[in-house]
Amino acid sequence: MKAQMKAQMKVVMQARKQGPTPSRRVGARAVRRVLLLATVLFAGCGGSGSGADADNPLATVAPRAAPAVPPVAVTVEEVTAQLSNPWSLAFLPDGSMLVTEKAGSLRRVSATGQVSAPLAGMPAVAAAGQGGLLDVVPSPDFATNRTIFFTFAEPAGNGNSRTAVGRAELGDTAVTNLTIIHRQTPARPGPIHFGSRLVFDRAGYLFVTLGDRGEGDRAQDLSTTQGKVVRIFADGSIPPDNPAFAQAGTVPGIWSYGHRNPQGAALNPASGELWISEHGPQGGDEINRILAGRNYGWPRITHGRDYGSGLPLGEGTTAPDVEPSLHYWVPVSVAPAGMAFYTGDKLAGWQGSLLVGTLAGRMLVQLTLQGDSVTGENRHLQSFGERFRDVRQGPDGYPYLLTDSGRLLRVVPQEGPLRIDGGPTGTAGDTWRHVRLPGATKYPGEGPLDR
Ligand SMILES: [Ca+2]
Repeated sequence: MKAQMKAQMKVVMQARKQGPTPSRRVGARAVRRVLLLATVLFAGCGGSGSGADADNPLATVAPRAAPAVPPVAVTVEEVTAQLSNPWSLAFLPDGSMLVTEKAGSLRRVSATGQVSAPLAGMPAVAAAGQGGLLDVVPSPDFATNRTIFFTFAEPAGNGNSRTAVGRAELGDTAVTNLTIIHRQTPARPGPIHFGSRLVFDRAGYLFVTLGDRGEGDRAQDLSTTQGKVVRIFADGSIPPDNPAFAQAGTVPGIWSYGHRNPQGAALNPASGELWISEHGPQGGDEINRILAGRNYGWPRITHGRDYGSGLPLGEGTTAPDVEPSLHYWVPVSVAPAGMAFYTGDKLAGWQGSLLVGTLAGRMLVQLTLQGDSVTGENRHLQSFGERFRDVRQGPDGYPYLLTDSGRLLRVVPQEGPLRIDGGPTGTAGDTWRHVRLPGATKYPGEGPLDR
C-alpha cells in the first residue's frame, strides 16, 4: 500500500512537472506585435568543477564559457493565441503551418495566424496526462506526396495506451489514407512518458523517440520499446542496417536505449546526427547525441534524484558502457521539451545554437555549440512565465515557439534600452531587457525555477 501511494505520488509529481497546464482561449486577435516582456541573458555563470561531487551536484556541471559573441536580446511577436495545448509545430512549403493540439486536433495555421477548424480523419487519441496527439512532421517529399507523419497516445483497450506513429495525406480540410506505421510495445496503463518526437534524417530514415511509460527498468530491457529511440522506414518497415544487440528477445527497430522521456529531437545540421532532449526525474534532464546501438543509461546511470526523497538513483552518474549526455541540468529540472538547431541569421550570435523549450523552467534555453560540445547556456524569455512546448525555425529565419497556454510566438530581436540590474519584475509592455550579471546565481527576488 505504501509503495502504491509512493508510486501515485511520483505520477502526480511527474505530471506536475511535465504535464499540461489548463488551456486558455482568449478572444480573437489580429496578428500584432507584442513586446510581452523582457529577455534574460545568462552568460558565463559558472560551475567550474570537474568530477562528481555527490553533496554538491552543481559541481558536476560542465564549465559554461561565455559565448564569444554576446547573443542578442530577444522578445516575441504573437502569431496567434487561439490554440489549445498545442504540442507540435510543422512548417509546410507554402509557409503555412500544421499544429497538433494534445486533445486530438490537427489544425492548419496560416502565416498570418488564421487557425483552421480541426482536420477531419485523424484517429482517436488517449488524451490524458501527457498523452494525446503529439508530434507532426511533413514527409521529406511532401511537395510531391502531401504526406505527413504524426505521433499520438493510442487507446489500446482496458485503460491501456501506447505511443503510435500515423501516416496520412494532407488535404485542405481533412487527412486521408491514414495508416498506423509503428506502435510502441507493450501498451501500458497510466498517462505518462509517451515521448515522442519524429525526425527524418538526410537518408530518409525516420527516428521515433519513445518514453519509458513510467517503468524505468524497461528502458534497459530490449524486449520492449519503452525508453528507446527506434529507427524505421517511412512505410514502418525495419531497416536491415539497424544495430544488432546481444540481449535475447530484442524487439526489432531499436536504435538506442536507456532513455526516460525524450520530448525533444532534431537533426544536427552540422553532422546529420540525431540529438534529443529528455526529462530526467528530480534533476538530471539531458541533451543527448544519439548513436547507433548505444545505451543512454536510464535508470542505471543518471544525474537525477528520486522524486520527493532526493536520494541518488541507480549506480552513479557515469559508466563505461553508457553514453554520457552532452549537457544536463542539476539539481533543478528545467523539463526540456521541443528543440531546434538555429541556422538562421535573424538573431545575432544565435546562429549554430541549439534552442530548447522548457516546461517547468519556463524559458527558452540557447545552448552554444562547438562541434558536438555544448560551450554555453543562455536563458531567454524567463519573464513570460510560459511553458515552451515546441521550438522550430520558420522559413523566414526566425525561431517559432508554442506555449502550453495556447500561443504561437515568433522570436525577434529586442529593441529598446538595455537595463543591466533588472530582475524578472516587468510587466507586459516593458521595452527594456534584463541581463543576468556574470556570476550571479539568481536575481534578487527571483523565485526557484521548479515551479
Ligand atoms: Ca542518460
